[in-house]
Amino acid sequence: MKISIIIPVYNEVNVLPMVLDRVMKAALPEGCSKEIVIVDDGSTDGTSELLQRYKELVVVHHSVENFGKGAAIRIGIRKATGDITLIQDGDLEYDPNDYIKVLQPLVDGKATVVYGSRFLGSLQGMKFANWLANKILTLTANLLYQANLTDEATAYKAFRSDVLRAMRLRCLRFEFCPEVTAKARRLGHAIHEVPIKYNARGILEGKKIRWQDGFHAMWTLLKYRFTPLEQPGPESAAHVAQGTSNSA
Ligand SMILES: Nc1nc2c(ncn2[C@@H]2O[C@H](COP(=O)(O)OP(=O)(O)O)[C@@H](O)[C@H]2O)c(=O)[nH]1
Ligand SMILES: [Mg+2]
Repeated sequence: MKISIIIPVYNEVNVLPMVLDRVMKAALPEGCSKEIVIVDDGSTDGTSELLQRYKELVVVHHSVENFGKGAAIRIGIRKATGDITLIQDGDLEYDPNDYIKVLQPLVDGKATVVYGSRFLGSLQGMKFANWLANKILTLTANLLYQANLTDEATAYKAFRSDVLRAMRLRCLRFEFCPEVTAKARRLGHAIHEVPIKYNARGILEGKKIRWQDGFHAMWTLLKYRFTPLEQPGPESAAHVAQGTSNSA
């Protein structure tokens, strides 16, 4: 089976070489191969130039303008060719050594959607405000979507690729997480969780998510609970046309 690892990056020049090194070396479940798809979203700190060095090893897409993590992931999904798709942030908060744990239930056909839970695993350095926001979002998702999650907003989310493609995604920024949680549940998928390790970074180390994104996430959970599900269709976002990449 082929695993597509989508990495959205924006101004991550300092940590990206280490992240890519870890991602490239990370072990996968037996019999799996790896495809790495990086979506650079108008970085201005040298990330785009740095990625030139990797273009023989990975698929790279450069957007001209910055649209946000969600828009970047949507581009990544269009480029990915794997049977299974995993989202990997371009920072060191999550540990690629957890890939086997996250992917095995999908490879074995025991799950269609798997989240790596920081709350079932280990958490280091998370600020109280972020901890609280995570708890509130998880509780809200569980109530609205009859789920039993411990970590709705985790970045380690993996999907059978056809399941992900069956969702019409609209996210631009950090509302990718609540949107896929909502749509996976509304399409009838159980979300399987496995414990993972997490080591939080701060704003000074490049963290971009802000408290406003927590409210936006909450709104997104509410909105998709009560609006009709859209059919998947051609992406309408103009940003896709503006990008350049080394793959078709
Ligand atoms: N492509 C793209 N990636 C982004 C953007 N904002 C954040 N990211 C990436 O999304 C990942 C998560 O960002 P981070 O600030 O650590 O938020 P958190 O991990 O969700 O708390 C990192 O790899 C960022 O580089 C964006 O505007 N565009
Ligand atoms: Mg992060």
